[in-house]
Parts: sequence; structure tokens; C-alpha cells
Amino acid sequence: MSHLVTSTLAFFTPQSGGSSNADQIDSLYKITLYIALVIFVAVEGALGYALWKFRARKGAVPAQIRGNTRLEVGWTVGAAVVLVGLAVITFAKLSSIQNPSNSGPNGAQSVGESGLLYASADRKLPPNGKSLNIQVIGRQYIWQYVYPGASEPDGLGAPYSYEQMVVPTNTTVTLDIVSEDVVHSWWIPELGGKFQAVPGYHNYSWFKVSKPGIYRGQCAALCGRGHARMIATVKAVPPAQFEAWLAYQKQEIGQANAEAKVERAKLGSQTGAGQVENP
Ligand SMILES: [Cu+2]
Repeated sequence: MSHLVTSTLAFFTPQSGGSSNADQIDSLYKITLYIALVIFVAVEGALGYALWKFRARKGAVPAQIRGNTRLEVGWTVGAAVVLVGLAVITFAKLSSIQNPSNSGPNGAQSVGESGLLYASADRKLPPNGKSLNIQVIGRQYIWQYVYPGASEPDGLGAPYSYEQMVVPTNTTVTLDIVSEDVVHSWWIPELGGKFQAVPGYHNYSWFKVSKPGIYRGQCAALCGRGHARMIATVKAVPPAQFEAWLAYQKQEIGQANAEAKVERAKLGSQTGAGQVENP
């Protein structure tokens, strides 16, 4: 029975469990839901009771009532108290949703050091200022993720991946969300924080995953005919595994770039048929 109640509630409440900000959003939602449930049951119960108790009887004349000041003041003040209560709870919880927390002691250690920290006026950083910053680029119809570690000063040569983001566990990950074409929406429900990717604008979010695993999401703004295929996953792995993956990715991309450079030089030195005919 209790399992039925929990799973029914889980169906009606936001997904959570992946990151602390998602948990805070979930608990805020549940507080509001429980208060609303109590009021719903009380109001509908009173309505049902009145319908039954004062149902029409032959010859009966209903009491002729005009207003009830005490009742009216009561439900106005009651609603105001609920509103103020919810506002206070929301603002008390808001900072733990918006502001990133520090990485855990067993998180990735190199994060935020050796050039992995990017400063920004708008981006919120954890209290100790260290986070793994990943750029999330939305484009029709795929998500690209650019990780820190550019080999060239202009930011080129940074490791990247498509569709699946790989992150270390227990590490605060801050996201810099942008778009190359139209408005997309970044959302991994279990990790909280849905944010739009808007061309020409930067949006910031964060998460900290405690359990290794795959967290699924999907572009949440209709962005064109390929929108349905624009899925996103976050794969959380232990920090050591993440460092190894990042190094491998960097090496593979570097190698592919070097090969492309050779190919380009080769093509540039060849004289094509078109060039012969149209000098
Ligand atoms: Cu999209």
C-alpha cells in the first residue's frame, strides 16, 4: 500500500535523486502539493457534506443567509497565510537550488585548478570557487559539450563530445548553455534545472551527481523537424575514469585534426581538373 502511494506520488512530482538541486526542487513541489491536497480534501469534503445535508426536501424552505463576515475574513486570512508561508519556504530553499555547492571530498581533484576554472560575472560558482565548467551548445539537432582543456590560447583544441556528456561523480559541474541557431532547452529531469539555450545569450546551471549512472533527458523546446531526435544523456563516472576519458578524447581529437591538416595540405597542392579548364 505504502509502495502504491509512493509510486503514485512519484508519478505526479518532478524527477529527482540525481543532484541536490533537483532534490530541492522536488521537495518544494511536494510541500506545495501536500498543502494543496489538504485544502482540496477540506473544500470538496465541505461541499459534499453541504450537498448531502441540505439536499432538497419537499416543502422545506432553505435558510435565507446574506453573507458571513467571520467566514469571509477567515478564508481570506487563511489563503494569505498559506501564500506567505509558501513564499517564505520558497525563498529559503531558492539559494540551495540556484547556487552550486562545493564538490565532495572524493570528487575530481584537478577541477578548478590548472586552468580548468573559467571566470564570469553571471555564472554562479560554489563557495570555494572550483567547478568543472562545461559548455553546452544546442544546435539543430544535436547537443555538443565542450570540456575545459583547450590546447590553443583562443580556446580551440578543447575536448568535446556529442549527445552524451561525461562527468565525474561528487564534482560540482557548472554549465554554460548557448545555442548556435534557434532556441533549444537543456533538461535532464533527474539533475534539475531546465534552461533554455538562446542564440546570442548565455544561461547558467549546475549539478552534482553522487551516484554513477546514466541520466536521460531531451531538448525541451520544439526547435524544428528533428526536435524529437535531440536527446541528451549525462554519464556520471568516478573521477579517475573521467580524467582518463577526457585525456583519450583529447588525444583522439588532436590526432584527427592533425590528419585533416595533412589532407588539406595535400589537396591544396594538387591541381584539379576544374583549374586546368578554367585557369
Ligand atoms: Cu532542440
